[in-house]
Amino acid sequence: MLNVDEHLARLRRSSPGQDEFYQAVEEVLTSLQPLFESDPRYLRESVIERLIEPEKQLIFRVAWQDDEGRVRVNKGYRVQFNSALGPYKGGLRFHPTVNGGVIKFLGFEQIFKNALTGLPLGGGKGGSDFDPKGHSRSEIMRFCQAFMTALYDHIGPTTDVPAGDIGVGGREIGFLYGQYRRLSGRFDGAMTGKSFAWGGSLVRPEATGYGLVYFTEKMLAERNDAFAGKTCLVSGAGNVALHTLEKLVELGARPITCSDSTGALIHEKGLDVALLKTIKEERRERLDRYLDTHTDAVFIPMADYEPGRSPVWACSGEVAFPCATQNELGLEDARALIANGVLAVSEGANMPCTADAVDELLHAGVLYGPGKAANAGGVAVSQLEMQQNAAMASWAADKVDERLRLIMRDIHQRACDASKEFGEPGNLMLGANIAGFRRVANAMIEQGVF
Ligand code: NDP
Ligand code: 2IT
Repeated sequence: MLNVDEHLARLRRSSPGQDEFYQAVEEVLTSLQPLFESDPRYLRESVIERLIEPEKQLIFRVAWQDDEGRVRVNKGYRVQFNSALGPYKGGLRFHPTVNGGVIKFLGFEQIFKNALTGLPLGGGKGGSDFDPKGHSRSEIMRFCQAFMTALYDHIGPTTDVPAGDIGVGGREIGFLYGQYRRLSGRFDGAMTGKSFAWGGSLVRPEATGYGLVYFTEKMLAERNDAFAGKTCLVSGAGNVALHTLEKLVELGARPITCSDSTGALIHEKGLDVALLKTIKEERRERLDRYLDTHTDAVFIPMADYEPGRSPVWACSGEVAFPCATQNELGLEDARALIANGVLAVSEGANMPCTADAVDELLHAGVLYGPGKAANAGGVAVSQLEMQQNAAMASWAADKVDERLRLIMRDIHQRACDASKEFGEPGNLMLGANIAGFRRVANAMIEQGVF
């Protein structure tokens, strides 16, 4: 038997104050119980003890000068969690809520997500408590250069390949990669999410959102259902949310909500996604500017609701996509969604549903797409970018999109098969955790004690 409580107690002692990390570990370990009962090798080989301790963690000072010449200091992180299946791979997050526990939860999830893709990818994550919001372009550039000055010697196309996450988009990747190139003297695939003009892959910007919708299409198909005509609820208004909205509209669904750190937007007629992309991507403005064009939409400022109780989840919709951040959908939100007849909840963000919310959804028979499966399209196309870089090639958009579709289909299939094998058909959380774990754990055992 796997004693989950014992592992968590030990983790709390050795790595104090990392609540999000404990939450991610507890979810995975609880799902693995049936696998451990059927195969005692994993216990004998102490795979869990090895998996929950990162192979290497870098924590570094990032000192940079603001436009007034004042020296500012932030904390930088790169957690190189597991490399049994390939080079460490995972994004960088720049957000004021970043701390050691957040980066470790993200890195831990990334191990299983990357394993589920079937591609040669290890797991890692990094970032900083730096907030790009409110800073000039030149301040952001100086911050990125200082961050990469500390990191460049630890990354490379076959060792560790960072990409974007919250607060790190194409602009930041450009500044980071420029500094990597300057300091290392190499032009190689040490980062993904690069601009297409200098080594990026077509469809990487869209990949997480599109992949999320492809995955959810497979979930609905299991119940002989499809997106056409479905009312959808989306949270967030960043990279993942905007491309989820775009693909939903393309498939004939009607997404009616999104949100950002200033509040929630509801447009019952169906969101104008092109306008949203202009406001959020091009102009980097607040979401309420949408009302300048669409006076029949409603904007609810963040100040008008309790933290973690987004009005998005109180709306009536058939499929819900949390695409902003961790723990943004709690138990009460899950109850509200169920009361309003939700059919499926599929995670674009990493760990957006709290553990009790997930339990509630599963008990109510709602289809649940866990983030480590549903949002794996981003990292999967990152790996296609690595392949293109290694071959000095660039593929057409159709080819990348087709590969993405197949990868999402296969991830769904792996999670479904494992859920059936362990007696809970349709429980994709169980299936994804077992299928991801098994691939990485077997590789660790085969490669000997490390
Ligand atoms: P972005 O920075 O592009 O967008 C994040 C969005 O969420 C923004 O609209 C932001 O608001 C909002 N947001 C962030 N934090 C909060 C908060 N604490 N409260 C309310 N709103 C918040 O990031 P991404 O879209 O890339 O990432 C979103 C989620 O998807 C994250 O969980 C990330 O880990 C996950 N993910 C991302 C992948 C990728 O390829 N980018 C791949 C897989 C998962 P505002 O606009 O005001 O800043
Ligand atoms: O959470 C994620 O999977 C990402 N932020 C993307 C990681 C990547 O390396 O493309």
